[in-house]
Amino acid sequence: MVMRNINEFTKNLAAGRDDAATWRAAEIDVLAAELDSSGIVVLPNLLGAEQLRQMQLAFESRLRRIRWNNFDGYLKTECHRHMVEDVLLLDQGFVDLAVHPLVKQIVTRYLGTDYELTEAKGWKSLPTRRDFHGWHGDAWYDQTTEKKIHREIKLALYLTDVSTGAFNFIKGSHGKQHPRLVKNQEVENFDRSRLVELTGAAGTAFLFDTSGIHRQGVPMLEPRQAIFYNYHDPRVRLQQEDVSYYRYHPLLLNAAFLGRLSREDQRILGFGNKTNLQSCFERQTQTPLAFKASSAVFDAQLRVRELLDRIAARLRRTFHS
Ligand SMILES: O=C(O)CCC(=O)C(=O)O
Repeated sequence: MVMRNINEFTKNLAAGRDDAATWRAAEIDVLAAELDSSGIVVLPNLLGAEQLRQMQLAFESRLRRIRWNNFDGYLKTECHRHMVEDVLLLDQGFVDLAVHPLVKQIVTRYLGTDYELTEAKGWKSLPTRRDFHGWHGDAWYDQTTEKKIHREIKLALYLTDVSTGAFNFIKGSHGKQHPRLVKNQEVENFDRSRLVELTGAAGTAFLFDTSGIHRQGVPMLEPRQAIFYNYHDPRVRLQQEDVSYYRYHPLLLNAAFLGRLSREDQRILGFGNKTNLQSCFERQTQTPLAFKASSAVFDAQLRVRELLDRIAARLRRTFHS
């Protein structure tokens, strides 16, 4: 299957730049139009080098070990990805990106003014030749009651250079059907020119309509780190599995990073909105055996350490008296 690099879309934009103010207004028009017609658009550079570096460092710090007890780390529920939840907690850059003026303007044109950022996470994808994350549109709203194809936008940002296992998207496939899993044979029927393989350097950012058919590309030959932010109207009724998992919980935020927010930013980050809050939420899944076993071993370790401390204290008292 021949893929095309979407960076071609924005080369022409950059080439036409003269007066900064005019360029910004014109740029937003072009980018918004591209998102509208293709369902995906690559954004011009949004981050400074230092901002990106801090975000990379903060993200890396969560990738060193699996999250456990008093260790922050990644979550693992499948073989080939290490998930980093709630990235807005990690560094100022993640918050600034979420409410970046260019992102807000384009997303507002696409979704209107009732959207919020409803999820902010990322992952490290591990090298594999397996197509474990195949073609799909992102199902999120309750399709048993919602007849409308609701709009949702994801903002993606690569934190590492990506030359394989890039994000794949079929241009113009958005808004055509309720989001679902899509078979490879269905994708073979699309004109090759519509297939986009979004390779790019660390810092590459793009917006896409999540009802469009997309996937993580295969093969993934080197590890890839990326974050994905999810914007939709929080009043739309969610599908049951996301309610049960509490996927769209109110954003977890770090007070240190909230100093410069406008009222619009506060709305986008969901300040004071309890629509999808579930008080006293407890995930209804069985605790894995490995978790129970490691907790038991750790508990035994703590008891042994406590016993050794007591023996050492008694010995000290005996020899010093
Ligand atoms: O990791 C990728 O490239 C694909 C992301 C994706 O499928 C999604 O966010 O729904």
